[in-house]
Amino acid sequence: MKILSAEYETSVVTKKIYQTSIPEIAIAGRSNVGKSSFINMLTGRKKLARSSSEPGRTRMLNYFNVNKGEFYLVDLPGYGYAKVTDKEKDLWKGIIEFYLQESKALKHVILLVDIRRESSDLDLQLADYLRFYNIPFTIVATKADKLSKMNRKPALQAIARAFGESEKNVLAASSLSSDGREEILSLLSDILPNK
Ligand SMILES: Nc1nc2c(ncn2[C@@H]2O[C@H](COP(=O)(O)OP(=O)(O)OP(=O)(O)O)[C@@H](O)[C@H]2O)c(=O)[nH]1
Ligand SMILES: [Mg+2]
Repeated sequence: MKILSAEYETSVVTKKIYQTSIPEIAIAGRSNVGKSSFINMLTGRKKLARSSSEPGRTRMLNYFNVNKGEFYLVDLPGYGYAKVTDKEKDLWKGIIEFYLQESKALKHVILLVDIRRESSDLDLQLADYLRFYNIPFTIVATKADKLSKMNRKPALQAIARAFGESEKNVLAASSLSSDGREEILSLLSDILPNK
């Protein structure tokens, strides 16, 4: 898989879904885990998805059109941000769950977790939710640059154990160094229908 172009297409704020027949790969994870940066790293476009050191930046579902209609990368709002009201938390959860259930073109979810952190209940809940609805997903442990290469493997093993997933379903990535990019592109090739 080669990403030749990537463009912002649209944002969805409410429970209104953007339904097209173009396959979708959604990027989910806690607020500030690095979802927007991950999209930028993957597409090679530094400023495509807005990343920020201030958590809770992405409040909508943002659709990025890759290779002029080959697939969408969908940047989901982050969950678990402490500084918002319960009402707002429920709203975001509702938007994410609605999207996951209703999107007809969703092919796969990339669940981003921080390689240095213990997985949170919300991450584990999302994984349960995806299993329940039979939505295939891969866990990507990002910010791998924060660990030495030697320490990455045990961190990935611990994440796999916490989620009850096999180790092959947990990949390491870094949006700073682009480590893991090739592996993820090859995962996307396997997921997406051949053209
Ligand atoms: N060292 C390092 N920092 C990263 C990496 N990915 C993201 N960051 C930093 O983490 C912070 C959050 O990144 P974002 O990409 O905005 O995170 P997000 O998940 O989109 O956040 P929300 O939209 O708020 O949910 C920023 O300061 C990034 O520079 C990475 O791979 N390595
Ligand atoms: Mg974001």
